[in-house]
Amino acid sequence: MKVILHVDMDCFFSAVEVRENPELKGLPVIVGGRIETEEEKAVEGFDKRIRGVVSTCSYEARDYGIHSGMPLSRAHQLCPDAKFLPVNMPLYKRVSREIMAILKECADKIEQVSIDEAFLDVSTKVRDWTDAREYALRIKREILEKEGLTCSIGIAPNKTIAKIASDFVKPDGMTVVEEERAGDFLAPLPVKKIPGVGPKTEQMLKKMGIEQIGQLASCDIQKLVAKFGKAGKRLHLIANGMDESKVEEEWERKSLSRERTFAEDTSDASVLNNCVDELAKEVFSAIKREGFVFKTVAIKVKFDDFTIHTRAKTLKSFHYDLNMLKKIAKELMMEFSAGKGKEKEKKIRLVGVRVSSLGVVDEKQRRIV
Ligand code: TTP
Ligand code: MG
Repeated sequence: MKVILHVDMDCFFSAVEVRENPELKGLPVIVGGRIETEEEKAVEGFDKRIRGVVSTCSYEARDYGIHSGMPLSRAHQLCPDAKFLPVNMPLYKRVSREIMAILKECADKIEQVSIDEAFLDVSTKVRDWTDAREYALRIKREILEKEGLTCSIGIAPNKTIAKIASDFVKPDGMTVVEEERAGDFLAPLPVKKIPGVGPKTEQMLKKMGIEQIGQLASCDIQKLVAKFGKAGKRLHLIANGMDESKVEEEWERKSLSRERTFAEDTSDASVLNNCVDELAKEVFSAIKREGFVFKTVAIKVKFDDFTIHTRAKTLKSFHYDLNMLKKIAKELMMEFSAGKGKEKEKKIRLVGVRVSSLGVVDEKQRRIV
């Protein structure tokens, strides 16, 4: 039996702030904006995307209609008395690392998908769904005891259903979707609950008369393929409760990466090149901050049919050079943007740049350790 958990922390940044300042408990707390460092200023466009919007807010603030991505000025209009706090990323990263370490101990395999969420394959740890529920409860209890934070967990036979389930009851929720009941669970949900279905796809489906996952499940697959290509097949499978993707510790631990999903899928070489350039800059800025040097550069490409390809190059020695990083990343990207063979017809949905085989520069001795 396959049992996958999706663990997602509740209003993560804001919950950490409340934990650090208990007098904020029960209040509308809004985390957003950030204190600009010299290093960030140097990376063009980096802070501008982040500054000035709500990163997240407490559930009390959500009652006022405030949400992630909203301009801080609008949040202020909606709730002038809320507590506004700047983003303290190093703190959240530290807490995230501690949480991931707890989760790692609980799973056969773990795949961290963002700062506050992870998939866990716990198939060998539990006997049945009742057992799985108990197991997830223990995880929730451990995170609460050790970190003073709540999370929501989805328990299901595959990753997609687990992810949808973790969002079903929030905050401090837990939702079990047994394999036999997956269809009943998914059917009444709006299609936008499927990861990857954004406003555009939602609109297109609506025009086809499809608003709920159940309608998607019973729709003729050929119609979906005609409209969305391979992504249509994926949608149909997911709506029918099927998802074969594995929980994978894809990016090795000693690595640093940045990735971006395009607002619109693209095969435009100059757009792809610019994106790789920008991601390389961000990666470099991060390794600089942490004092790393690199030997391996890799890129990751997700196509519009959700297939993922990676290409990597390992150098003979450690490097610490932005231009070198950009050059290699772009060379690796060329293979996709030049569009060879089958890949030529596909558009690209996401690009990632990663450095690995990292060394640490010992500041005092100026050597690599
Ligand atoms: P989420 O898990 O999407 O949101 P959340 O944990 O704040 O709230 P929920 O209880 O609904 O899970 O994102 C995790 C963190 O990522 C969030 O605390 C702040 C950050 N974030 C942003 O900075 N900008 C964004 O637009 C979003 C969605 C999240
Ligand atoms: Mg969360």
